[in-house]
Amino acid sequence: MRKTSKLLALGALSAMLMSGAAIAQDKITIGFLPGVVDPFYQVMELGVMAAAKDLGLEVVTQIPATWGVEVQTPILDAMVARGDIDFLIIAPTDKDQMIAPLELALESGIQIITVDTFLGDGDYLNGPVTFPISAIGSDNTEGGRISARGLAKAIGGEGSVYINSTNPNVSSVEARAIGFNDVMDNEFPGITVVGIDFNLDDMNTAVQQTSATLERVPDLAGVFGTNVFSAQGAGTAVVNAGLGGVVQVVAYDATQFAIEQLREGTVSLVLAQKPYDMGYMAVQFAAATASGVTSLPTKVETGFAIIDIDNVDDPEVARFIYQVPN
Ligand code: T6T
Repeated sequence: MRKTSKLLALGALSAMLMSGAAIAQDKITIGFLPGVVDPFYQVMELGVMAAAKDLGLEVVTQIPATWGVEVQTPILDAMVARGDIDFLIIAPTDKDQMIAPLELALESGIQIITVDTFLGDGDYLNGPVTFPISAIGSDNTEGGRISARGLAKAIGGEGSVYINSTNPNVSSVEARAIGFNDVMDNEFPGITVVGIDFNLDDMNTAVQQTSATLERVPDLAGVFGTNVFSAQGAGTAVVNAGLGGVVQVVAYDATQFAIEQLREGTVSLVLAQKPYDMGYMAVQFAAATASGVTSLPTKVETGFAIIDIDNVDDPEVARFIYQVPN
C-alpha cells in the first residue's frame, strides 16, 4: 500500500478502531524482478508465488530476457511508475550500477529486498549500502570453495583448471571465483588456475571460450562453470571436444542439463543452491515488515545441496534439482 493510500488507510483504521471494528489487514503488492530467464530464477519464482499464496499477497513479476543493467533498469523504472508496488524483491544485475536506480525506487516509497545477488558488499547493517531490508542468498564464496575442493578431488589434486563465468561485478559469481581461487591457491599447490573468461551469461559464448581454452591448454584437467549458462557451456565444449570424463567439470546450479551431464560422467559435481527458499523467505520478509516487524536479519544465507553420482538418486538430495514447469 503506497504513501497516499496509507494516509487513507490510517484514517479508515482510526475510524474502525473507534467503531470497535476488526483491524483491516493491510494488503501489500510485491514486485519480483530477478536477473534473467533461467531455471534458477524460475525455481525462485515458485518460492515467491508459494509464499504469496500462503500469505494472500499480490505479486507483479517481470523477468529480463537477458542479463544486464541496461535490461533490468528500464523494467525497474516501469515497476516504480506503476505506483502500486510496496516491496520489491530483486536480484541486482550489478552490485554497483543498480544502487542508484534502487535508491530512486526507495525514494518513491518501495522497500527493497535483494535475493541471490546483492548491492555493495552485501552488508546492509554496516556496509556502504544499507537501505535494503535484507540480502537473502547463498554464501557464494563458500560455494566457490566447495566447488574447488570437488574439482581438485575429481582431478586427483593436480593439473590445470579453468573458470568460465558470466559478468564482472555480479556479486554472486564474483564470490564463487574468489572462493574457488582461494582454495586452489592455499590448499592445492599442484593445481594451476590458467584463467577465467566472462560469457555475459550466454551459453554459446561459454562454449566458444571453453573450446578455445581446451585448444590453448591441451592438458587442461578441469573446468568450473560458475552458474547455469557457464556450466552448460563448459560441459558442452568438453563433450564437443570428445573429452567427456577426461576433462572434469564442476557445475554451479543444479539444472536438469547439469544432472544429465553428471549421469553421463562429464560433470563430476553439481552444487545446488536453494532459490525456492530465497523466494519464499523474501515474501515472508516483506509481509513481516508490512506488519511492523523491525527485527529481521539483514543477511540470510541459504544452504547448498552437493550432488554427485553417488547421491543424485537420493530423494533428500534430488529434491534440490531445479524442477521448472515446462
Ligand atoms: O547462479 C545463478 C545465480 O545465483 C547467479 O547470481 C546468476 O546466475 C544464476 O542465475 C544461474 O544462471
